[in-house]
Amino acid sequence: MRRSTRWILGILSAACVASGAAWATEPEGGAGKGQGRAAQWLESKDADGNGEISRDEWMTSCEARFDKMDADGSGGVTGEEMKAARQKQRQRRSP
Ligand SMILES: [Ca+2]
Repeated sequence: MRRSTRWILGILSAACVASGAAWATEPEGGAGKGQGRAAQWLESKDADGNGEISRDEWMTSCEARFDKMDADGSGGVTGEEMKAARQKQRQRRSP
């Protein structure tokens, strides 16, 4: 595995962890604009609906995120693809 690929995979792994940490730090019951986001996030990752996210469900979610970023389907994510994915995410979040 090339050094740049390992570096990118490290960032992607951190992004998956960060997305989970974001909901975990949300105040009880949510707050303002973010109200209910934690519950929605959990529900979106809990594929079997048992109320918890298994390792497989977590990894499936991370792999889906990776596949979305890999715009050309090459099996790798370039810096440009990551940048484009980030811009798309920002556009979705902006009012
Ligand atoms: Ca589950």
